[in-house]
Amino acid sequence: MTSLSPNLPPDKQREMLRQMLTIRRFEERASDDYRAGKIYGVVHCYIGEEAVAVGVCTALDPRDRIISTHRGHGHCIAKGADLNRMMAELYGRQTGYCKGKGGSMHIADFGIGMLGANGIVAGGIAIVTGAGLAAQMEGKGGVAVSFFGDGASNAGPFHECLNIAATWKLPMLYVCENNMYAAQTAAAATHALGDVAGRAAGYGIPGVVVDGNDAFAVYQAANTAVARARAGDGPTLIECKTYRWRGHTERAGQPDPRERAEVEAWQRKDPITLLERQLREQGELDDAGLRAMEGEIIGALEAAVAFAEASPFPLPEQATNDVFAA
Ligand SMILES: Cc1ncc(C[n+]2csc(CCOP(=O)(O)OP(=O)(O)O)c2C)c(N)n1
Ligand SMILES: [Mg+2]
Repeated sequence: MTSLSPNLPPDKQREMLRQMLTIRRFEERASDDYRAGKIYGVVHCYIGEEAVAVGVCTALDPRDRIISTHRGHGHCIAKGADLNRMMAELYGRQTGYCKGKGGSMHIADFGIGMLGANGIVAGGIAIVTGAGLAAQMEGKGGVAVSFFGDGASNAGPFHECLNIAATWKLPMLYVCENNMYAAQTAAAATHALGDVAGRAAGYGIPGVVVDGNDAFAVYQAANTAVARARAGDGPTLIECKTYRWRGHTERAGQPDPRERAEVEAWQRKDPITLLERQLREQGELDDAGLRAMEGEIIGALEAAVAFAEASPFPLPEQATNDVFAA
């Protein structure tokens, strides 16, 4: 089952594919470089979930703000973050988004409305609900989007924020990336309700379930929610059913309780293959176009790695600059 093509011009639709491929290739490279000891800290990959970030962000414009999670590369790229500065941050260099001191889980770019990745599960939900209040007070029609996992939907901030956002009719999208696991714990072991979206009813707002591997379906759900938010009608909870292909983090040797057959079944539902097929069926993509797109992406990533490797590490005397606690 694939969604119908959305009412988007062909170049926008190809741009969705380009962003999804960029996320995937960025993370494949980041994973390799992490394992090679060139990237520090922790890296959580979004591979398999690319349609969520790209589908939602395609429905946004520059005045809109988003917040991310510990699994944040996809949201950054979909909102337009600079690959050089992202890669330099992963490499721990001065030219990175956090001057090399934050790493994968702290990339933020206020200039593009990306308020930050966040290592605290559910922490971002409260921050971006504040951005929703700010957008309402600014009165320029901006919306705020919270991306979070199924695990985060069990935490207090989720419930408190949905309640206040619904009550104040904040212009918000709450986008649950339900990949069926919180680290090593299956969702079924932590909540009794099959669909996280069902919780919306408890707060008096719409809750929709969408195929999170279908970028067009995600876009359409987001577009409807954005229109509602811009009209002053309040928030929507969108639950995107998806799956991460890799372990919880890229750290070697961590347990992964998932059955191989389950992982492979989801890999056969690859969101990138699906979008490629949809574009080909519409005559908007051919082999040459895809090869050119892949070539540009690989070139941009090679340049980003070269930029990172050529950049200096922070100096010891800068250790206490730009940090809140040291
Ligand atoms: C407040 C808090 N509790 C626990 C952790 C450890 N932790 C990191 S990621 C994670 C699982 C999050 O699962 P989910 O929200 O479903 O996101 P996913 O990793 O599946 O994208 C946990 C428990 C944390 N970082 N912060
Ligand atoms: Mg999860």
